[in-house]
Amino acid sequence: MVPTAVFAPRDWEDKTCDTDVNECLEIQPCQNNGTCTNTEGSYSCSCIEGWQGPNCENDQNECEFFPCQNNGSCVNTFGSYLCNCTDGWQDQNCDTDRNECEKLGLCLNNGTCHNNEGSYICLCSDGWKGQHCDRDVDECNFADICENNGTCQNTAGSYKCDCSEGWQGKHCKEDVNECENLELCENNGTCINTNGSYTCNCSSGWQDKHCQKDINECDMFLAMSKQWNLP
Ligand SMILES: [Ca+2]
Ligand SMILES: [Ca+2]
Ligand SMILES: [Ca+2]
Ligand SMILES: [Ca+2]
Repeated sequence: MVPTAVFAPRDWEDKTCDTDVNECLEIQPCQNNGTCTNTEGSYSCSCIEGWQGPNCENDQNECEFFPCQNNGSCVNTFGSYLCNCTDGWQDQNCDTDRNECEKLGLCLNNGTCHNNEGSYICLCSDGWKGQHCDRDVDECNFADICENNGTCQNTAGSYKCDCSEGWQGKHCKEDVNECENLELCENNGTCINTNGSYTCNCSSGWQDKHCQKDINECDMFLAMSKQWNLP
């Protein structure tokens, strides 16, 4: 008589072969944590996820079912699988948004981070642009940002207007009231402020921009005499 191998399934034992063998106890045939159920004349294995075959001995290729979402790439492994997620997604199947805004300092220069499904955006504060608000806006490229012939100077995150004489303010839009300087028009001249400038109305006997120049009435009289041919 050939001795029965210990790990070979014996479906029936005893002389008349009418007694069932409980393979689940004798040979524990289900591999990889499969659950064994004894049956009359045989047994069955119910496999845990990731395994297949009569004895749960074969790896299941989960990648055939495309488990990785959002363009993640699937790698089959023994008893399981891995997803390599694209940026912005996480978890086993890449189906959970990653909140990038949890990382502080992602948006630079006081930009605010707004999370969204699969990505995020930075809302930049004035003067900055770019995905992470790391690029200066060159405001001097905007036409006439400095008015009244002011000169624009770009700076990191901002800009400066150098105003031409007579104008002031961030954009050189405001008139300088030169008449606030009470000594501007000399010799009792009256100052009249104008947009971007001023004029001095001189009192009699004085002339020039600031009434600083004495009128030589004698010369005037001479000139008039010549014009009218007076003696
Ligand atoms: Ca697998
Ligand atoms: Ca996100
Ligand atoms: Ca700038
Ligand atoms: Ca003025």
